Amino acid sequence: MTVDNRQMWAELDIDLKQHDILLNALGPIYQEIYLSQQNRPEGMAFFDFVVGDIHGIRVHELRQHAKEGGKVVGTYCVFVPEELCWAAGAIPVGLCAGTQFSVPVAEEVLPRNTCALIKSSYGFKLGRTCPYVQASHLIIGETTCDGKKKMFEILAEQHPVHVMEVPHKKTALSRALWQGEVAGLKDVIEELTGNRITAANLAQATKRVNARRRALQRLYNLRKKRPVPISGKDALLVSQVSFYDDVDRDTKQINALCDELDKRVAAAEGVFPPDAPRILISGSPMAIPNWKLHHLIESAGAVVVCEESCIGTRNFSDLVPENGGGLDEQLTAIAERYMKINCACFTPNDGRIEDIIRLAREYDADGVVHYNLQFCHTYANEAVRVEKALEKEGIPLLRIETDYSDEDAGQLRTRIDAFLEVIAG
Ligand code: BJ8
Repeated sequence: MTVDNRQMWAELDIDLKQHDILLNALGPIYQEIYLSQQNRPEGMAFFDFVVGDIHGIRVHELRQHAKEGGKVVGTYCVFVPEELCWAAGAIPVGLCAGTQFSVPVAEEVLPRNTCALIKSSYGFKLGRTCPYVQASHLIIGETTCDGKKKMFEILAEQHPVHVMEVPHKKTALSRALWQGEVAGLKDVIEELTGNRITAANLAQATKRVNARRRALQRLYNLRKKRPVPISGKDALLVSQVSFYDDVDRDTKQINALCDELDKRVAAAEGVFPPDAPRILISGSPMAIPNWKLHHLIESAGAVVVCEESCIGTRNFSDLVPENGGGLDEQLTAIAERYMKINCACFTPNDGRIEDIIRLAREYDADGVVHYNLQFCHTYANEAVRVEKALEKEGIPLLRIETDYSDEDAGQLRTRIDAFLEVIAG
């Protein structure tokens, strides 16, 4: 921890005492979950470095950007079109919080029976322990679920917030509403930054964001191989880091990692034995440092080969067309691309069920673990239909509902072991 960092955190009005506790806890957890893995790709060194300095260099970059007149935009959902931020010279950062650390402080205000992701997000603001939140000039919220929607009203008392209305159906009427929201966001970002979003800078931003999506697609395609060349934990980390690192640097590092994984695949070198049970995880997003389920599954001898999740395939599967066109045409293309995301906030949401079945086949998964954050009603209720559909397809399913605490780790371990036995037949 450099003196420089402490001064920056103080300038950001961080609660230094609580923040020290948070960072001091992260090191040993990372050591136990990540650095203890065997035969990791060398390309993971970059991502280890990013986590090791999680509130350091990147925050300095954001601060430098702000000192030069640039803006930082915090987001909580993959529905917020980051292309608009980059186009206007702003830097978007994913704020989604994945730690139990910030939950108790949030529970002093929010109802306890709120999902951990919402409590953790709000707790970071209330407790002043996240420099990314503090460095954001504007936070973009959305109306995906009721808990988030109402949390943003409370958050708005402490921080500038703009909420996008995400419709809950994919009809022509809903699409028109969403296009209006995307056009409205353009105006908001232009006002925030003082910069015009043009056909030229938007086309360029789209290319940059698509390049990272392609790199992530490449990484996930490599996970389809047997033996799998990278652990699920490491791949999850790469997905998580992509939410706040610089888009161009991140793309380069993911591609460098994939070059190495290509060689591993050619040499049939894996991190798990070729016959290790292969698991697809589907459900709520796992924001950094939520590594709980992957760690439990991989400690039990299975390997996570894919995440049907917003910190996973929903974030990169669809590209925005790069055929240019005028500004309106591009905004429409962006709106259409984001409407393809199959979040459980939509009804009906058959596309997600089709995705799970398709991904289970493509990744040669032996079973699916449906991951549901406690008190998330959309994913919990959708799991009923997911279960029926997978049963029909003969794909084994384990439904897990949990939060960020470790209290249920023993119970989950037992259920995962039993599930792996079922898979083994
Ligand atoms: S597009 S999944 S990132 S909303 S887990 S806060 S839904 S109660 S996170 Fe999400 Fe966007 Fe959808 Fe993806 Fe609410 Fe459920 Fe909590 Fe959730």
